[in-house]
Amino acid sequence: MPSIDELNSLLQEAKTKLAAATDEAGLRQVEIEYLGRQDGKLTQLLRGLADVPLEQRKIIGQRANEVKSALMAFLASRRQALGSSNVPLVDLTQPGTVPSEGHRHLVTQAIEEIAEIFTRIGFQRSYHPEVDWEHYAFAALNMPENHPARDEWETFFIDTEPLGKLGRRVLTPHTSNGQVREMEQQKQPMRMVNIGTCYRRQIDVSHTPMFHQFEGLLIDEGVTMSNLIGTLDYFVKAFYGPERKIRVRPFHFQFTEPSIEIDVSCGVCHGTGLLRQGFGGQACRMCKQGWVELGGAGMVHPNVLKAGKIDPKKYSGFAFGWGVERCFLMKAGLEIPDIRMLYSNDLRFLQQF
Ligand code: FA5
Repeated sequence: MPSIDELNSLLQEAKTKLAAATDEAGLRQVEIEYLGRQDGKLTQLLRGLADVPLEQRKIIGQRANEVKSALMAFLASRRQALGSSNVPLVDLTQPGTVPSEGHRHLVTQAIEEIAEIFTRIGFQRSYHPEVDWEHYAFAALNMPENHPARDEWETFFIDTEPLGKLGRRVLTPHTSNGQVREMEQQKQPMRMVNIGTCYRRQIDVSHTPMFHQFEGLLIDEGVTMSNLIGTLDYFVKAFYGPERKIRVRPFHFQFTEPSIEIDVSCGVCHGTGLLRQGFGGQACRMCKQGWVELGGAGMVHPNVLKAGKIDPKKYSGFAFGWGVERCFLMKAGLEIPDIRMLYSNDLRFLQQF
């Protein structure tokens, strides 16, 4: 059973020890010995308070509180006297810790660079849905119902049956869905660049199921194929530098006539078709004999202009749709041998750029 005398002598004993302590470690030891929450001597003494008759308990409890406060005040004054404190000292002369800095993802960096190049020559950035109706993704683009790209194996459909006259909803397999949407909104002449996410059932060294395209669309009076090739040439020189080689091949798209595809000399194998020694000297898997397809382009088909309520007798235009990731991988000096590395989320890879 605790008593007033016991409390007084405990206070005296603790004060003597605190007065004798010469550093923070010594003070801390006495603090734990008397005030420790589990086994401190004062704590232990107070545990016996329950057995004290009620009238005495009040008096002893009050004294216990006074002893505790006195001990803590004395401890604080000793800490001050010894120049120590519970708070760790901060050495202001130490160099600070620099927080690690992140950066934008490589694909975001590429998108910003591409947008900047096209806005320089008057194209306006526009945004269109990434889940869209079959109508905008295919039908309005002159793609008949039996076109292979409308097959379930290539495109991710949301609905199994058409929901109305615009058809089913799809995850856009290309940014060309923005063409007729833009025509419906804008007055002529117009120049848009629509950069968006696309989805296809494909995966290998040069394909990912989710990727990005940038879609250019220019409509005006008297637009020609040479305007198209001049614009693409401007982009390639701005993005890759003036020395890089590109080639233009005739191609077929339902929504452009005539249509072309554009290839760039492969940035992984430097156009040789062979990987360098460090990578095993084997055939480059990214390209076809030194060339990589960047995307398609052509003169907007009159049926597409009509779908966008534009008179094809008055207006003509060109369109192009290229892959952002592919274009980025072909930058000189990157030598990234597999497009999937961009989405592996491996910081050891991403931090190199
Ligand atoms: C198209 O998507 C057409 N809409 C392009 C177009 C627009 C033509 C306007 C004419 C006028 P294509 O399926 O070839 O075309 O894809 C274009 C580019 O997207 C490819 O050259 C490639 O760079 C990129 N691409 C296509 N599929 C993938 C994929 N799975 N992963 C990464 N990039 C891809």
